[in-house]
Amino acid sequence: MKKEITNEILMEAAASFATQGEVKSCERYGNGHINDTFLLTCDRRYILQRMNTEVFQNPQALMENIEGVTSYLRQSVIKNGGDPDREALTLVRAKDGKSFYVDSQGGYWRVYLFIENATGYDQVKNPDDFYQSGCSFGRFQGLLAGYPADKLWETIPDFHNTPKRFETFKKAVEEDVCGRAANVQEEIAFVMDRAEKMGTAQRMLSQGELPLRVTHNDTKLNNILIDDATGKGLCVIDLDTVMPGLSIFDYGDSIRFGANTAAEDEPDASKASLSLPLFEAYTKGFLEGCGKDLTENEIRMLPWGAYLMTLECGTRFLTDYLQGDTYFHVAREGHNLDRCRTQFALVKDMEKKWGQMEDIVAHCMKI
Ligand code: ADP
Ligand code: GN1
Ligand code: MG
Repeated sequence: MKKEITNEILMEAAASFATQGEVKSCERYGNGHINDTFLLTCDRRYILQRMNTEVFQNPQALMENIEGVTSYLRQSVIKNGGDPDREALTLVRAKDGKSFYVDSQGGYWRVYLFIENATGYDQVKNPDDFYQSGCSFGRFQGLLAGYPADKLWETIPDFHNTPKRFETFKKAVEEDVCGRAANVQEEIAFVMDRAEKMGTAQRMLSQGELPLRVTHNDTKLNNILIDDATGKGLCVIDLDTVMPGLSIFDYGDSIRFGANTAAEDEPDASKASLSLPLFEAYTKGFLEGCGKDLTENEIRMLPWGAYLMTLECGTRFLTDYLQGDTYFHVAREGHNLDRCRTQFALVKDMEKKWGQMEDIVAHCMKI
């Protein structure tokens, strides 16, 4: 069980890093589902995070990855003449020189410089922002191609192994620890009906038809900061899941979150659908960012990336609902079930719009 964060622990953690000046305030920040994130104000602002060690069971390995990836990205930004403190995450060391601090209850903490005058959006407000995020995640994909995969720990094994996610789901249905399965028969059947499809990308990977690359693996819109002044994608954040994966999943997870006409946790799932203009905007940006580096199979399979990420994520939300909401942060009863329903509504709509999705990808590839 995750330990509660008392004010004493928060202050202990905040005071343990080599920040500039005294701690003035520290409050919860952002809408991430995994880590505990705080805005820490001293003479300048910082992001203070307690890492979720139930999700990331080897926090030292996680931080080795983050140190390696952030310094690699920093060098790339410098090489391209950019501002490394705004276009890459910058770790602030603990007073003992380590990149993390372990509190007196065993919690793992880290600090980043806060990137000012930039926003991580929870919903697309303007199609150009989404196009910009496609360009940035596409370029990020291209950049990571130069990062040595053998230097990366797998922070969550089988993270996007959809058939394994399906097996975990089936076990959760059988065990039904909270007695919730009876209420969600329709959602359970929805997953069961698509069991065969869930293995599509994994099969292609194991047959060498899709390459394993270094990928971000969690490319939702609020994991990129958009510059308030220029409206351009500024910095890709939330690097905890950078590890070998499929490019179509980086593309697909962005579509899942950003091209949905409803918020991920909209209680009225009938509002969820695939916005084709947003699908097109992102596809254009992503392909501009890294299209030249992708294989023909990867490009052809982009709609599958979107479909499988949505189906997988909905299945994960349903699994967590069945298991008693232990993985994703929840703010209300039925929160994970609402999230699951918006994902499944989006899956259904993608099934209807499949031909249009394929046409848009083909069209964006030509221009
Ligand atoms: P989680 O894994 O829980 O999603 P994130 O690392 O994505 O945690 O952080 C949560 C939120 O905090 C982000 O969506 C973003 O709004 C904000 N955030 C994280 N890092 C920074 C940063 N360096 N500068 C400004 N905002 C940040
Ligand atoms: C989590 O950490 P965050 O909130 O950016 C999750 C993703 C899900 C997403 C659904 C490590 O992302 O895999 O797609 O929620 N991250 C992890 O919103 O499990
Ligand atoms: Mg995040």
